[in-house]
Amino acid sequence: MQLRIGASSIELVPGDISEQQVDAIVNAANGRLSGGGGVDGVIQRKGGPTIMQETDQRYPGGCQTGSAVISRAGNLPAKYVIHAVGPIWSGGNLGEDGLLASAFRSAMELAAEHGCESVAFPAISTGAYRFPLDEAADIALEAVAGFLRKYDQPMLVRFVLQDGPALAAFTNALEQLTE
Ligand code: AR6
Repeated sequence: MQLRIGASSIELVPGDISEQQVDAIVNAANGRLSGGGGVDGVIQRKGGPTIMQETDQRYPGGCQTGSAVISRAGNLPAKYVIHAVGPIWSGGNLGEDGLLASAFRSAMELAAEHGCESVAFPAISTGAYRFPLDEAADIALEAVAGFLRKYDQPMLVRFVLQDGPALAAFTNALEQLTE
């Protein structure tokens, strides 16, 4: 499924974020940039050790929740990995919504600053960080669409959803965005 916004588009695909042939893929990282499971585990394993070597060197203090940093992508097909830190879901009263939107916007800013024409996102915070999927999908798509309406880049924003429930939640949210 695809939505055009000006000259740009948002698309939803099933698959594995690490295999995307785009300028930048986004990692669902933690604040210490220390690696882990899920998306982060796959990216670090397939991309090789140079990714974490670079983030250790350039960002020794890690990355705040709601923000993002960028590195090269080691052995992955992408040029860059943008490490975005989403919030841990704690019931919704600790500013989780705003922090999730901010993580997406920060990643979009870095992609645009680095001249990326295409960027692929996972459903940040919806795995180990337990953010409710439907709410996360609305926030992610609103944040990305808002950025594209303003800046019209990157040209392509792809959401790569690993399973059926994630794809369904994002499809529903994208349909609402077009109404
Ligand atoms: N491609 C696309 N989506 C995936 C993939 C993949 N290869 N693998 C998992 N997902 P998570 P978080 C989906 O846990 O919730 C790590 O340990 C998954 O089904 O990767 O932001 C970090 O180091 C889920 O919908 O990220 C942090 O400590 C979504 O991607 C912590 O987990 C995000 O799940 C971050 O937790």
